[in-house]
Amino acid sequence: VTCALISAAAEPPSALLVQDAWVRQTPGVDVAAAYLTLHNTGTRAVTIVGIQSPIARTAMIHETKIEGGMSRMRLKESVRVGAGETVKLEPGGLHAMLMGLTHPLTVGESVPLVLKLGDGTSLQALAAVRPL
Ligand SMILES: [Cu+2]
Repeated sequence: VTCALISAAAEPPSALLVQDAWVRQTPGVDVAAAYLTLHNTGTRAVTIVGIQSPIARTAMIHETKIEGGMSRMRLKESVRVGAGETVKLEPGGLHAMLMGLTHPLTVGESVPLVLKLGDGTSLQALAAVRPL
């Protein structure tokens, strides 16, 4: 019983669910965009402050905005998901940018993603590579 209690306390279940994670297939190794849906099942807001992947030298969250008829990407320092809310990273909006890939991504491959949360914990997800 003691062991079960300790293990439950050491690893509280995350209130943030990562759903439908996918990465656009890439011809090269410069850059790939990753998309996913975040759903906060908890009673407190969760903030994502960064993203990493073992297959990318650097990764960050970007926001695409249309400015003066031009589509521009800006670094998004943090993404807040309120209690009970769903936030989508999807084409044309928020996305994760993976840069300096270790290899070209092929369809069917699974790409590990690590979301860094504001409370210092992290959340892992697997993103499926989809065709262009
Ligand atoms: Cu981008």
